Amino acid sequence: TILVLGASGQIGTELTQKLRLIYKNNNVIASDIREGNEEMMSSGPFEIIDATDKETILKIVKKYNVTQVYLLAAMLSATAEKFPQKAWDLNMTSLLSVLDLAKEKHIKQVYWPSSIAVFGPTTPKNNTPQKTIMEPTTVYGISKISGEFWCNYYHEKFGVDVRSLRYPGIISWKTKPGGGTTDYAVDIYFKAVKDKNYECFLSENTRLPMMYMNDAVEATIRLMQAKPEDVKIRTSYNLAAIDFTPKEIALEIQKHIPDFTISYKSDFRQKIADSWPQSIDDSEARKDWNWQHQFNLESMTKDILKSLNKPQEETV
Ligand code: VAH
Repeated sequence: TILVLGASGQIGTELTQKLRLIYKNNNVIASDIREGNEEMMSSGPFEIIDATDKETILKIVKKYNVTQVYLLAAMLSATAEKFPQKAWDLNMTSLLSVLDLAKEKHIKQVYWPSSIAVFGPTTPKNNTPQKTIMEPTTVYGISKISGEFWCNYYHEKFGVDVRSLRYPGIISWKTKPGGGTTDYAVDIYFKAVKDKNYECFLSENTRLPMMYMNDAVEATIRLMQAKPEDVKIRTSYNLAAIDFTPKEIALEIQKHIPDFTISYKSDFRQKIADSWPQSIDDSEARKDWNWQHQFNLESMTKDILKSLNKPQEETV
């Protein structure tokens, strides 16, 4: 069975849903520090787990015979700048706990997300390569680059089958934004539908690598299903789909909501965004395990606005 830690979060929510579709509801145990949305709580097993608590994770691993752990619990970039120590503790203790469970052979496979946040202001900004200068200037980026080297270490030294992707900004509509810098591109859709206006905390030409949730979930599962010998990178794979600026996403929304207006008021998150690349080269992932994204800005916007305009059960 599969255990998802951080299942109530932005990625965890949709990853759990997809994993339950593929592996059947009762084979995917969702867990988080707080309960998730109605759909997740009613469709399969759920356990309250603090992802830094190795003993409780081990107890649940034994209770359900868990063989794979997806660790999606983390504190994201903007919140991590406000609570550096808490962010480091959560992001690192949770990873080392799960890596140790794999090293001790309690579980067979681990998924852990990294991020474009591992790149910093000295990294080449366009088509950022897999191997390049990585001098992160955010707490979140420091925790992610450290985590990547821990994953590689546990793989090399103890044969742990841990796999990882450097997610770009991930855009979805099923959960509210969770403290990320790229979350303006999540919030903008909610505000466009509700208020027909959005005040963006990044400047209009801030270009960032982005991806629709459907693509991110697909890539994650495809990587985990790949043959071990095809997973050549054990720090973390670059992963890419699209890149856009607040101005470009606003124009795309206006094709559907003509009277939507956007204003700009940069805050502390501008500095975080300016330290990240504008586009990513993910040719290694496409080569090693046949990765291919499906959604562009146009099809993503259509899909999100269609979904937000349908009568929905209460979203988290
Ligand atoms: C964040 N959504 O903004 C996350 C992600 C690349 C951005 O790591 O912190």
